[in-house]
Amino acid sequence: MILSPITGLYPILDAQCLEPLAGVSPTTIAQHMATLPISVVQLRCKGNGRQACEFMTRWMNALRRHCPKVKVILNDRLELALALDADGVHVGQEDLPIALCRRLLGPDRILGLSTHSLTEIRAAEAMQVHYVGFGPVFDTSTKSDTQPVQGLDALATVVQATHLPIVAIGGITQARIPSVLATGAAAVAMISDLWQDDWSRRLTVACSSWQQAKVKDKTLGDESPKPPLFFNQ
Ligand code: 3NM
Repeated sequence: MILSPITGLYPILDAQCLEPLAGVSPTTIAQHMATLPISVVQLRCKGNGRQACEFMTRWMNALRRHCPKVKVILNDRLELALALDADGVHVGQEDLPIALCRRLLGPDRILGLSTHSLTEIRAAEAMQVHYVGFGPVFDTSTKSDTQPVQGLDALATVVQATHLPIVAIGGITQARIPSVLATGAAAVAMISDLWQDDWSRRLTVACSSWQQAKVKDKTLGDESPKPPLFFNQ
C-alpha cells in the first residue's frame, strides 16, 4: 500500500508545448525533476500513432532512468501504457469507456478521468478511477476544445462535494497556485506555464509555491479534510 501520488505539482509533458524546447533533452528535464518533490507526471501527445509512440517511449526511458519513483501516466494511449509499462492512463469523457480501461489496465494501475461538472464527477464516483481532472479552472490556450471556464468557486464546490482527489487544470500559473490550493484540490496540472525557456526555474518555483502554500494552509489550521487515498501496489 502506498500513499496516493496524486498530490502537489502534476506536470504534463505535452509534445506540442515542448516543441520550442527541442534542444533540451528528456534526460536533462528528467534529471532536474528528480531533484524536486514531484510524484507524478503525465505524457501527452495528440500527434499520430507513430509520433505518440516515439514521444512516449523517449520520455518513459528518460523518466524511468532518472526519476524511477515518479509515477508516469499516459494521456489517452492505453495500448502504449501497457506496452511501456506506464503507471497509469488519463482519459477524457469522449475516450475509451472507464470500465473497459480498468479491465485492460488491471486493478492497480492509476486511472484518471477529465471532468467538467459535478454531474460528471458524480458519475466518476461510481467508476474505478483514482482521481478526476477538473477544468478548465482558468482560460487556457493549450487545449482548443475545452468546456467553459469553471473558476475557483466551482473548483472549491466540487472539491467539497466528492471524496475523489481533484486535479485542477487549465490556465494554472505559478501565481495562481496558492488560490488553487486554498480550494482543497489535491494537485495542480500545468502545461504552458512550465514549458518556457526558463523551464528549470519554473518547475522549481511551482513546486516551492505549492509547498509554501501548503505550509501556510496548515498554519491556519485548514488541513485537508479528506482521507488519503491508497493504491494497492
Ligand atoms: N485539459 P495549460 S484544460 C489538457 O479542462 C487540458 O480538461 C483541460 O493547459 C480540461 O496548463 C487543458 O497550458 C490544458 O492551461 C491545460
